[in-house]
Amino acid sequence: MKFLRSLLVATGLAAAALAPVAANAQDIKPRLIRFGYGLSESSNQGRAVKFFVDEMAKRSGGKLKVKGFADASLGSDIQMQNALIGGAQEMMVGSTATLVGIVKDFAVFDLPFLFNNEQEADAVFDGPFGQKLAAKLDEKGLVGLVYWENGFRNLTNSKRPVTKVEDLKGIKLRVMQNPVYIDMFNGFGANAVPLSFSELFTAMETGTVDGQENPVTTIQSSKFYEVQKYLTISKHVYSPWIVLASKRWFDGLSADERKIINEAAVASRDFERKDSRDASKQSIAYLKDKGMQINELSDAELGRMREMVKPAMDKFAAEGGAEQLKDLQAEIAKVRK
Ligand code: TK8
Repeated sequence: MKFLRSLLVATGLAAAALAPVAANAQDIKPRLIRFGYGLSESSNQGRAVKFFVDEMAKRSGGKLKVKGFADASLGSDIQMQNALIGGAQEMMVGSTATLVGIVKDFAVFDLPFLFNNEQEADAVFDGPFGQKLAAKLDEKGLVGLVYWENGFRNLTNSKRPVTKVEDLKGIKLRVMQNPVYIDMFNGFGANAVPLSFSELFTAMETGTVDGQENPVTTIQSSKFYEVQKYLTISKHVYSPWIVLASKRWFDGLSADERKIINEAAVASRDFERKDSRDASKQSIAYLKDKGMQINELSDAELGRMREMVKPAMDKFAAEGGAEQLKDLQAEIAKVRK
């Protein structure tokens, strides 16, 4: 008995001595990290935030506590970006498209029909091009940690099936607050209405807008099928999310803390992309089941759309984006080989 007890004490001590050693030897302070995002807790975005929360706890011996705030409860993408810059919030994930007011060059990712598939996108975002763009956030008070997948964007609306571009005529279509999107959809003949994502559901419900465009995972998790009848698989833009930290806050952390955040962010990226891709495979059947009428666009029609967006592409190039676009296209060509 005595032996057993001392054995228990000894193993207990050994375990206690071993387990926290890794975290203790490092310079980590107990911290609460507010992490805001726009989608629901049950979305692909929410699942990946949860993964990041757990990963941070694991890697810091429970000291770095991340709290996720879903449904834009800390504000829209743009409001959160500003809160990070001011140091009032620590972290967020959101669309790169809404960052163009801070770093204009991000607009290059909003141009349509650039990527053929997710693998090309991963290589470009994780490679030198994506990293160079993310680094431009530094001097603006933001740290761009990793890119997550939002996904290929598709059109929904409450008016009619869109099988050809002309069907968009007169449709009030919500777009992200971004000039490339506004030009693109006005070019297709729709009436582009820039709105934050957090206002979108109500805008569709009340008829302020007739439609919107987002990946199928978001159409599912945000329950857009409740207010949208028609879904057109157009895949017009591949859209990334970017995980951001407040630079003011991040610079005050120890090297160990920053390392944990960087590594947990990379782990969350790999989790999120796989999870989103798995989920998106189920989404079409789910949305059909919810009563959405779904159609694809013919190659000929997609070809016409490519022609019709040329003026928007030219405008982007003429307004200082030419170099960016050339570099990005070169990078994609490299990846394709
Ligand atoms: C969520 C948004 C969303 C984006 C949009 O906050 O606004 O349509 O696709 O994912 O960032």
